[in-house]
Amino acid sequence: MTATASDRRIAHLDMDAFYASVELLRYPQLKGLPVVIGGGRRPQDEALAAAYAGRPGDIPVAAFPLLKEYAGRGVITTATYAARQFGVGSAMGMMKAAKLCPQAIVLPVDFEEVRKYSRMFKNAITEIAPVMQDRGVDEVYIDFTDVPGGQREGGRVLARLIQKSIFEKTGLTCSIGVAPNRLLAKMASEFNKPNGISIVYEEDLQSKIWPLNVRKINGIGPKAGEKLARLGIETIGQLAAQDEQWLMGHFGKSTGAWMHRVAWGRDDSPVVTESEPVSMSRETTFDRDLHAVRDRAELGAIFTDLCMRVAEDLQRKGYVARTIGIKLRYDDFRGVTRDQTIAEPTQDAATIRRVAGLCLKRVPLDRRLRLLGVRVASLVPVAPHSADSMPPARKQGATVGLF
Ligand code: TTP
Ligand code: MG
Ligand code: MG
Repeated sequence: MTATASDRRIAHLDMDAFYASVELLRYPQLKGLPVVIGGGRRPQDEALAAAYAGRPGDIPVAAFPLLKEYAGRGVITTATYAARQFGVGSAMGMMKAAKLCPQAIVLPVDFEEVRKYSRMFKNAITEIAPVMQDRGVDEVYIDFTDVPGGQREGGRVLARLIQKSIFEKTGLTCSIGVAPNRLLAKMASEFNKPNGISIVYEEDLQSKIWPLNVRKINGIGPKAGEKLARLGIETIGQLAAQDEQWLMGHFGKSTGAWMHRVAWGRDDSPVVTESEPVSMSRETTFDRDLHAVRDRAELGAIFTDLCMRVAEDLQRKGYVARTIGIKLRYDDFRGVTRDQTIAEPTQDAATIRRVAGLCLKRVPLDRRLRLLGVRVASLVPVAPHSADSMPPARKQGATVGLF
């Protein structure tokens, strides 16, 4: 962490038409053609593979099974982008798909091959950006914040580098969204599929996020989506316009509050990785901009809470930190960070709070604040506490006793 403004930049990376693209590596003669993956492995698949054993690339295109000949009742797992132009896609019944695109080639999924490529593309990422969280076979979150160059052009430079490395190592393409948090990054990764990059800043909320359907929010499923539609809410912007209390009334306290938060683009969940972290941070975007003097008590409580959560993260994951810092963003979206290195590395909430407090004294506090964050870096591993032995945050807060 440096004294210059360094924004949290989180990427979501998702492979393009993953299962189908893996098959196209084996059968490059099918590139550009409509191909769907679905159903189990059938006798004719086995026969074809056996006839061209060891040289799958030699199978003539005309020899592949077509959707119109498909008799089963299965559903499609995924489709190449060429097939999607006909309206064919994931979860569609084979029969319906056959009507839309009879000439599409049907292939079974090869899970072993899929898992192999999944490992390969993830390894390519962690060689470049170590803080990566697995989100399934074809997607991950990556924390760009502390990766050298991760801030350039909002993350576009690093995203391009990762795309290039994955392609060189696997022959596969992916799409990447980079945003201030996981919530927005997940949506952004779909904006320019396939083989695309999309950069979203906090100030793009209104133009890029609010027009989207509420179902684009990771966590709003078909049921919640339908209920919102019945209430007349289709877009994320319409959701953001609702009163939080009203949402709580309809969806319960925690879901309602969550809906309100995500509609406003707020999400401070960390990218959790199995590998060694570079830093840990917690940040909060306020419901309304706060003033350091007039809202001192509220700000102080939030600040202390962030420090406790960072301390908990350190304790749970088994690290002590030598560098402690803060980040804030003013109401005009300008950001600043300050940090300080201490002699004795710590995972203690009160120590973090004290040093972070000193950092806060070094920044101008004449403007209202929109966001406050606490970050620790220069981490040194120690034995982690077991999760069960962690005191609850509130209880621990009572012993911090600051403000
Ligand atoms: P997705 O990332 O949702 O889709 P995709 O990679 O095929 O296409 P896109 O370019 O739009 O990302 O899913 C990844 C893989 O998971 C997909 O290739 C097949 C599998 N899958 C299923 O098995 N069932 C499903 O319903 C979906 C959506 C995907
Ligand atoms: Mg995908
Ligand atoms: Mg996916």
